[in-house]
Amino acid sequence: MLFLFALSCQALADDGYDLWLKYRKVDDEALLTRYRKAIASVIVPGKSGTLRIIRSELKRGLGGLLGADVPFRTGVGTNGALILSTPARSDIVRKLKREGRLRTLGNEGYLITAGSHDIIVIAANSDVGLLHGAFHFLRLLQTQRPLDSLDIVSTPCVSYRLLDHWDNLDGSIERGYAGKSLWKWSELPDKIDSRYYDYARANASIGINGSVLNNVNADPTLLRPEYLKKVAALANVFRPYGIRVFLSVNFASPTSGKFEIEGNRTAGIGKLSTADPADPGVKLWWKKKVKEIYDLIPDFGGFVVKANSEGMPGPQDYGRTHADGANMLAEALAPFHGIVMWRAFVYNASVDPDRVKRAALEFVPLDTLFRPNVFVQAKNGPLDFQPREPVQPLFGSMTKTPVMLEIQITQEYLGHSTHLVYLAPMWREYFQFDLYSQGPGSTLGAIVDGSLRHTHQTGIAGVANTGNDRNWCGHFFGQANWFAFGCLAWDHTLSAEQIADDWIRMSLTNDASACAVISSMMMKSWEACINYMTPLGLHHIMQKDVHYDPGPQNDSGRTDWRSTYYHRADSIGLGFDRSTTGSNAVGQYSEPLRSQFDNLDTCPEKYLLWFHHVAWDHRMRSGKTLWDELCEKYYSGTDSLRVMHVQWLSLKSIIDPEIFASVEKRFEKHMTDAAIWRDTCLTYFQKFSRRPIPPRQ
Ligand code: BDP
Repeated sequence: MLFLFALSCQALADDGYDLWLKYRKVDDEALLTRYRKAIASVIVPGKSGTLRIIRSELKRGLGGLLGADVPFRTGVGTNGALILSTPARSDIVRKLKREGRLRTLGNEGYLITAGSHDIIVIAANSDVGLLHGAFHFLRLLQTQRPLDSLDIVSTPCVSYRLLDHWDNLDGSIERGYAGKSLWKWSELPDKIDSRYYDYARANASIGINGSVLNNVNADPTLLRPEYLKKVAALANVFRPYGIRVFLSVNFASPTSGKFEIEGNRTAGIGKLSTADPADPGVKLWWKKKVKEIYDLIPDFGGFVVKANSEGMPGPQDYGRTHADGANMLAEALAPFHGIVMWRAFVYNASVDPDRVKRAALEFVPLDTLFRPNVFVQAKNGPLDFQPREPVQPLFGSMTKTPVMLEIQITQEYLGHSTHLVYLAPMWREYFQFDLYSQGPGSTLGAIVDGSLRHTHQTGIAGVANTGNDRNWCGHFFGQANWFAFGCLAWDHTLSAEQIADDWIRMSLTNDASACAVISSMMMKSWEACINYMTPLGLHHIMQKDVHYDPGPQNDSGRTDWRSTYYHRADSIGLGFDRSTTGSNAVGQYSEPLRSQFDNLDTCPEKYLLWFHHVAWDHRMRSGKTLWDELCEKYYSGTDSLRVMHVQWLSLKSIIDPEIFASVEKRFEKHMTDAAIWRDTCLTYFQKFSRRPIPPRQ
């Protein structure tokens, strides 16, 4: 009896493994009847690995959502059929092609349209396009949208939509907070973990089309022949899902002997005495290595390189430039259509005393020098994935080189997998940030998606928050960030609310009032986090190394890792003077941004202490002094969190008990730690301001 009870509880409990692909039966009877009528049978003509995946996904999805198996037929359907096809396999889709309806779809897009005789057609130019269309169609049912007069055309806004895994070969993940790496290197290539398929499926469902398997602090061991076979095994799993593999490479790989990487001795691969990009032997070494990779993985995507940054080797070790290094690799990859994503995360202290200026100072002068298959990949902000930053000005200044945007899904500086922080509002703020580099409308979104430059060489990479925790992301709400990343890489104009609403309906509930409550929690979570960590443009005041707790007092070690270097608190005020009379970082932005940021009265207050050293008694727009406003911000952050918590508690009867309990447990620590952030920072800054914390109304 007890055993049966345990079993039924298990059946009820949701451990989060199925992400947003739960396919629970539609709970609105009237809608269910309409859906069943509209999808009386399914036709997916043809044979391919991808088509098999589509059939199995539709069987699973429709079976779950409609609560009954839907028959698959081979012939042209009659009433109530769903047809998925490319033009080669169906008259109906050939006709759509003749009418020009597939012209804009490219290789990955799709069309979902209501045909005659109550037929729904999902059409695409490729099987992968159909797979994306199938997931979109299932999403319509999962979110209980009407199927009448469907006419959806969807194509991705950028070509490369990549998850970057900072996974090490020993299974650890740099800045990973959801367990160990998904890749079981010791078992590969012979044993293929079923989770690899689920990973690929989840990514395909949100349009991600590439996976960089390893840490940017790259271990050359991965280029050894036995490891490349393991990489090839993963590539074989991912391929039918439309996902290609990429690798981070260590620039010094061709050199012989052992490498020391972050204290770990690992086997080197090359036997050369130099990795100088101008050396013919080095060029040849890379050409051979690249050929070896493509022999195993014909659709291999390319390399990510972190060079001359945080101790990683690079071309500057040999007196060469970043362009020299990137071009050497690009030349090796070009015959196979591979790309180089050369990271601009550099901050060499000899370049400029202000860290945030260094990447642009090093890279902008190289703008015309890169080969066509090189992307310069830059983080969204000029510093380092802080809770809020202005956009990296390099995006506006490098007009000749394709620039790839790197954002961080894993919450390195935003509370790891303990804090509930929905990141889509942050990413939307970045995409909408107008750099004015080519006049008004030069938004980061328009730069990254190529519309300003008329190029298709476009991409967005997200540092993954996945690991082998049962629920993939540690915090259940971390799944929303993975989901949102995929959605925005496909279409950065989607609103954060829209994405949250879809995710909630697919992952938690379709109950309208519960959806509204959860969405409201999510939508305020990022601003709350900024406020209790680094309001008004503060940045980089966390403790060293772990990057979780507050550390405004941190004043030791490398200058540009010290908190005091960034906040500059003194008896006069707070903040880093980057105005024209300070470090002149404002000078890296185009007008009118430059003047706007430069002037204390026009600088948006959310960036105030990023660009200015501001007196404690400075009058803010609210009429309060800076000190009082700072206190208000810190307290409003923790207040919002309390409201979010009460909202969560109100959902207890609606949310699956296991998910409810896991989120609730993290909430308790989240609230405690947010209060620690507030109190540590205010107590520390108060030593300088020598003013009381105003009483709260
Ligand atoms: C910093 C991380 C570090 C990464 C580095 C990078 O703390 O672990 O290696 O960025 O992006 O944010 O290269």
